Amino acid sequence: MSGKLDRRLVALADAVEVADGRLEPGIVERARGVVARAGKRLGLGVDATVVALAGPTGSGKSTLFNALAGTELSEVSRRRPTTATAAGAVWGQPGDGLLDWLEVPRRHRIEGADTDGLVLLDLPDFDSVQVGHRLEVERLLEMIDLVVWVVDPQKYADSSLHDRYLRALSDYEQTMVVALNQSDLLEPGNRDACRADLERLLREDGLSAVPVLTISARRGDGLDDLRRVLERRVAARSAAVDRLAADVTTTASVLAAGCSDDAAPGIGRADRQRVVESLAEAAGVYTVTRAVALAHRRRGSLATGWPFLRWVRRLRPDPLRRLRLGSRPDPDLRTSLPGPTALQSAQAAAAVRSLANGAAVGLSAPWPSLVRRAATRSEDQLADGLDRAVAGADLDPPRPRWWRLVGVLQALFAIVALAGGLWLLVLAALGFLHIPDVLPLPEVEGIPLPTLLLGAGLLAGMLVALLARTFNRVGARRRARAAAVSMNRRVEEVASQLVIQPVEAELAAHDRLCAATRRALTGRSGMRRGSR
Ligand SMILES: Nc1nc2c(ncn2[C@@H]2O[C@H](COP(=O)(O)OP(=O)(O)O)[C@@H](O)[C@H]2O)c(=O)[nH]1
Ligand SMILES: [Mg+2]
Repeated sequence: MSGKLDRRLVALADAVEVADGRLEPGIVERARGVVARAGKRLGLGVDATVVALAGPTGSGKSTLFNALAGTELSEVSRRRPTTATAAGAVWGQPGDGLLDWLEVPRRHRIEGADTDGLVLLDLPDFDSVQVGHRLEVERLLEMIDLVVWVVDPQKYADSSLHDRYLRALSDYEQTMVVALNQSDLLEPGNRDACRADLERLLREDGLSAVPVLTISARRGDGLDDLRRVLERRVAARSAAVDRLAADVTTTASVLAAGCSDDAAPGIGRADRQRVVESLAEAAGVYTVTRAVALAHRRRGSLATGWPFLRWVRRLRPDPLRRLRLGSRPDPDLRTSLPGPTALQSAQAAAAVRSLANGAAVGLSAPWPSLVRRAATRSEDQLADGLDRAVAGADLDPPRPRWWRLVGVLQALFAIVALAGGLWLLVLAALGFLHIPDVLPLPEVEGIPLPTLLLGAGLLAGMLVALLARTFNRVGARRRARAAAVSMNRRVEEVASQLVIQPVEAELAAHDRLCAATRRALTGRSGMRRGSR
């Protein structure tokens, strides 16, 4: 019996842990209180049964208490308000631990009785004009195992009793008894009518299974019946467990308010892709991809281009350096990327929101908003994370080795062309000065050698430059593609860490909370519908 309650309490504690920070703080606090109180109560032993006499002012609680205890421990009084604290009577063995925990200072011990294990409390009036009395009643009603509602023919229908207490206690049918006191004041015919009316009201409160006893505390009518009911409950030693079980049921139902049978669909593949794409766009992946291609072509033509035109290339800055990207990947360095445009930011935010909404479809409040909150919780880290993702990507692989070879070749061609040009200049100068040819002018196939050197050097350099340019274009495309892949992978990691995982964690929290409340409600682990 209490093994099952233990399991249910463990489940409830698990549910509280998940609910913390997610469901309303008041609800979570109350649930935490139930778990703590149950632990305390079970620790004090379930063999004792704590019964409280509760009711409105003057219904006869104290008179009934004295009658049952056979002492005048509790003050019976027409003068109101009466005492602020409860009085306790203990039958037989229960120790002081229970009354210490209940914080009941006025105690009376009844030795050698049959109802061994009964702890009876006379509570202050729940409708007292003194707020302190009412609070004390409410504090104790949360702790006791069984309550005997003592009502009288004048006040049994009061809304303060039904609206404030009984209607909210439909999970607690097992843990209450109603005593219609002062029945000696009623004519025998009215007595049954009054009792029938009381039973009707209880049915309307959802408490049709609660036993109703007609008694007179002053004259002793019906007290034996009441004693027998109490003795039976005490002997069963189950009142404490029943009450705690009712607590667990009520609390778990409240925590499970947002649980439905349908499992959430989880994150859709298309939604995830849209988030990654919009984040990649916002991160400037496309800008950087273009810069990688341009930078490769610029560097390629500086290394392999026609030496006589390289200065043109040098006029424009290196597109990667300008963005403070490339060379060594440095994830700690901020790039000089311009940052997302308003449109890009809005699109990324919309993609994240729609992913969250899609993932929470079918969940009841508050879960859709919790999932949205999880998806956007790290929003302010997103810009930084994306910038690091781009900065840390491998954007600048080593230069192709053939560049050096072609570079040397271009230098040779340039030297040849320059040598030819210089030679021709010398010849021209000599001619200008009318100095007769001192040197023979070698010819190849009828073309003077310096002309050939100049022409061939220039032509070869140009041809090689054109060829290298074609290769560099292809290389630039390949490098741009590789850079995009590297950046996209890193953007995906950022998306996963800051958006996808938090959403998945929230969905897992939903599943865990709902499974835990189900266990808390049934005591069984129960099959999970849909798994993630
Ligand atoms: N006629 C009648 N009077 C009762 C009965 N029980 C209590 N009273 C009286 O009702 C008044 C209030 O009783 P008390 O026990 O102090 O009520 P409490 O406020 O509920 O504790 C006292 O004058 C009691 O004598 C009963 O069964 N019949
Ligand atoms: Mg009293």
